[in-house]
Amino acid sequence: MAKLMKDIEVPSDAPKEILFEKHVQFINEYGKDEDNFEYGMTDYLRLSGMYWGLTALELINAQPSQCKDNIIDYVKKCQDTNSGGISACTGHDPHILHTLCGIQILAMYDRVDAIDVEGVVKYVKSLQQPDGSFSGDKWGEIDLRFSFCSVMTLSLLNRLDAIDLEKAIEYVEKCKNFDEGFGSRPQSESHAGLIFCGVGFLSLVNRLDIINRDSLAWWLCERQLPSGGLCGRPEKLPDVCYSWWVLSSLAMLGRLHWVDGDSLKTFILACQDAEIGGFTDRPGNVPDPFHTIFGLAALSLLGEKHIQQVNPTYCMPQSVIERLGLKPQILT
Ligand code: GRG
Ligand code: ZN
Repeated sequence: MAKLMKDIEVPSDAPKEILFEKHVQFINEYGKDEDNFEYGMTDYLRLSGMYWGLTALELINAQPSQCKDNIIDYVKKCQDTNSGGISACTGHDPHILHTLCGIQILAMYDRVDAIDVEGVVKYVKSLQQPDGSFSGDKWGEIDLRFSFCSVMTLSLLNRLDAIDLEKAIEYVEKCKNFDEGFGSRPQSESHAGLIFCGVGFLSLVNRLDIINRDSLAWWLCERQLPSGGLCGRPEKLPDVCYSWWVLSSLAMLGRLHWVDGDSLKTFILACQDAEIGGFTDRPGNVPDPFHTIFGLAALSLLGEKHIQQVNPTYCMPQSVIERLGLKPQILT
């Protein structure tokens, strides 16, 4: 007898509608209290948290409680005047993950002019290695995530010409496995989060032809479990964030319809916290801004009509991507 796969059961009393007002409240309250223990423990996520929360609010047509000028000012304060990179919060070292989040926030508010753009371009350029890969910061960790974040940052600034793009593509191709999935480095196990980075990178540089799309789409749709939720690799539990990593990859590959949207929606809705708002990874757990943006963005890809259309490559509102004149490759 085949071994049963890991899964959860969706509780019958779990939410079945989108709790819009609760989510606005949750995001605007999150991390407001600077004396809070959690606030102090999450400073390394400050700018990412801002990108997750602000994008989530934008997608549900709500306003942040913080004034936009303060937000822009904060990103500005996180830019390191020497390297040009942006850090997670003031006083930290710059990193490509936070540089991208800073640029995404500024691009969303049409304010990239507020920082030293040439400094950011110089920083991204400094991270590229001779084999085409990118390190995350000056300390040298290499990961496919950093190739994706570097290229997305430059694409939002219209400065893809600043790096050796051919070498960058060559390296990403080396991270592709026999199953058409991507791992964090060459020879690393395929993982849905890294597949999003690989597919997203190739969508940004218009080279999705490198992927055998149906083989990869098959691997991706096999991540759907009987509960409707998606997991990140075989034999793992479902988690709301994979609704984004898997679904957005399928959307870029033109195979979104290969998952069962109705049962996935039921799973995502069941991951809302009915009391304080926000989304959790699995029903009954504690909500956070990371799972909240990816829950809402996945519902947008599923065609939820009260959520703004999200772009599957940038995870930003489609209206922003169009205003910037960006055209990532999306297969039909
Ligand atoms: C969203 C535009 C945009 C950019 C982000 C940093 C990045 C670019 C993407 C990260 C993709 C990634 C690696 C996501 C996976 C996150 C996650 C849930 C990791 C845990 O992995 P496992 O396999 O955990 O250890 P599970 O719980 O699935 O077993
Ligand atoms: Zn998760």
